[in-house]
Amino acid sequence: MRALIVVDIQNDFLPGGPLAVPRGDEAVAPTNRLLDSTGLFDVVVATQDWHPQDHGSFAANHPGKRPGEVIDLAGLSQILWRVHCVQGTRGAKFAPGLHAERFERVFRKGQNPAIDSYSGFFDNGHRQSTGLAEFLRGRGVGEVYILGLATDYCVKFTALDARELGLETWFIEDACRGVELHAGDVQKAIEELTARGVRMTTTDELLRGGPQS
Ligand code: VGL
Ligand code: ZN
Repeated sequence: MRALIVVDIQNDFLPGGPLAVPRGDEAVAPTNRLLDSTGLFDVVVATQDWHPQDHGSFAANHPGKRPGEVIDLAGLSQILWRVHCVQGTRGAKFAPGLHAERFERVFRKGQNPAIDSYSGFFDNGHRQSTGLAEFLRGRGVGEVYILGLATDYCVKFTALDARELGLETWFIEDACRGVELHAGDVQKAIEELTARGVRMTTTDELLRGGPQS
C-alpha cells in the first residue's frame, strides 16, 4: 500500500508568514495535482505543526534570545523560531487553496512545550509518537511519498523516520521548499536523504505512472 504524506503546508510557512519558507506557496499546486489524482495513493495523510503559545521553540519565550539562536531545550539542541503555528490560529491552518478535504487523517505535532517535533512521526527526542507510524502500519502501508514544507526541517526528519521505520520512502522534489537558514541547506538535506536510501521523484513522474515506468 502507498501513502502520500503532506507535511506542514500551513499559512505561517508561506511567504509573508512569521516562518516564511521562500516560495513555499509553490508547493501547493503540485500537491493539489497529486491530491486530485485518483488511484495513485491508497492512503493520504497530512501533518500539522500545532504549538501551544508557550512552546519552547519560540524565541519569544526565552527572554533575551533571538530567532535563529540555538539553546538547550530539555537536553536537546533547539533552534529558536519566531512564534508560528499556534494552535487554533489562522497561521496554523492549511494554506488557502490546498485540497485539504482529501486528507484522510491529520497528525498534529509540537504540542508538548518542552520538546520540538520536526518529524511527522516522533518528537525530536523520539520519545513520543504522533500515531502516524501506527496508523500506516494498520493500513498495511509499505511505501510513503513525502512532500511539503520545509525540506530542510520537517520534510527531512519525516523522511528519515520513515526510512528508520523500514518504509520505502520517496521525496517529491518539486512539491517541497526549504527554509535555507544557511545557504545550501536544501541541497545538504537532499544528499542526506539520498544517503539514507530515500528515493527522489517528481509529481510529473508520479502522474505519468510512477517512478518505475
Ligand atoms: C518547521 C521549523 C519549526 C517545519 C516547523 O515545518 O519545517 N520548521 N517548525
Ligand atoms: Zn514548529
